[in-house]
Amino acid sequence: MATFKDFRNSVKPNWCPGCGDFSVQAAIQRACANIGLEPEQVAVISGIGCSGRISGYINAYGLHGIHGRSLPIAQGLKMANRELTVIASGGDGDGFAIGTSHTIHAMRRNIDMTYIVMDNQIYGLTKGQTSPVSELGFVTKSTPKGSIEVPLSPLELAMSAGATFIAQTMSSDLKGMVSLIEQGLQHKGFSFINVFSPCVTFNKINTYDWYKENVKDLSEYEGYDPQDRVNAMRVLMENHGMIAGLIYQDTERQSYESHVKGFREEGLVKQDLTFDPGRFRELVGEFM
Ligand SMILES: Cc1ncc(C[n+]2csc(CCOP(=O)(O)OP(=O)(O)O)c2C)c(N)n1
Ligand code: SF4
Repeated sequence: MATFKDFRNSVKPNWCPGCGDFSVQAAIQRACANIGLEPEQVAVISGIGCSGRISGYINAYGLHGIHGRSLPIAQGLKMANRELTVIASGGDGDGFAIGTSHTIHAMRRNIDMTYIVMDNQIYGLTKGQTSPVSELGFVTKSTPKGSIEVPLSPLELAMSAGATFIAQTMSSDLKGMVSLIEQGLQHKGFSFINVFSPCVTFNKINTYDWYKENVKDLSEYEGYDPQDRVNAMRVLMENHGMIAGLIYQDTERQSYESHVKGFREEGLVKQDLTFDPGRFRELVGEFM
C-alpha cells in the first residue's frame, strides 16, 4: 500500500521559502495515501500561478494547464475515466478571476472530483496584484490607492452555486487540512476546499498570524450540522466567510455522471468507441 512518500517525486518545488503551498502539497500527498490510493489512481490538474505548479510536484498523473482552466480539463478527464480520483487545483486568481465561470458551473454540475484553491488573496506569480478576494483598501501595484472593489466570498459563492461539499482551512493546520482533503476525496460529488495559503513574498497583510487571528474554527459552534444549509449560510455570513472546517455537505444529491446515460457504469475510456463508417453515413443521410 502506498504511503505519502510514494506521492513524492524528484522535482524540487521552486516556491519561496515559507510559501503556504508547500503544506498544501504535503496535505494532498498524505490524504491520498491515508485513504488507500495509489499514485496511478490519482490525477492532479492545475491552472497557472505559483500554486499551479503543484501538479508537477506530486507523483501522480498531472497536467499543468492554462490560466483559469483547470476545471474544464479535470471534469473532462473524470468523465472519460471515472476510475481516476481527480483533483483540480490553483490560486484565487485562477479560480475566482479568470476562471470564475468554470468554478460556478463546475460547482452546480457536481461531477465527482475535488477542487483545492490555494487562496493567498493576491496574484503571486505575477508579483503581487490585487485579486477578486483581496480586501477593501488592499494596496498593491495594481491598486496603489487601495482596492475599492468589494471582495468575493468564495464559500458563499459555492453555497449559492450548488456545491455539495464546501470546506475551508489554513495551510498552517496540516492535520485539519489532511482531514478535510480526505473527506473531500471520499465525497461523491464536487468538493470545494478553500485553503488560506499565505504568499510570504508579496502579501504582507494576510500572513500566517493574521489568519490565525481572523479565522474562526467551526468547532466553536457546538453541535454544528454541516447538512443544515440555511445555518451554514448564516454562519458564513456572520463571519464574513472567515471560518474553518467542513461548512456544508449534501450527501443526498447524486453526482453528474450518475445521471448521464452511458456514463453510469463506465467512463468513455472503457467504452467501445469504434467508428462505424456505415452508421455515420446513415446518420448524415438523415440531413441530406
Ligand atoms: C490568459 C492569461 N492571462 C493572464 C495570465 C497572467 N497570470 C499568470 S498567473 C496569474 C495570476 C496568479 O494568481 P493566482 O491565480 O492567485 O495564483 P498564485 O500565483 O497566487 O498562486 C496571472 C494573472 C496568464 N498566464 N494567462
Ligand atoms: S510569490 Fe508568493 S505564492 Fe508565489 S511562491 Fe512566493 S510566496 Fe508562494
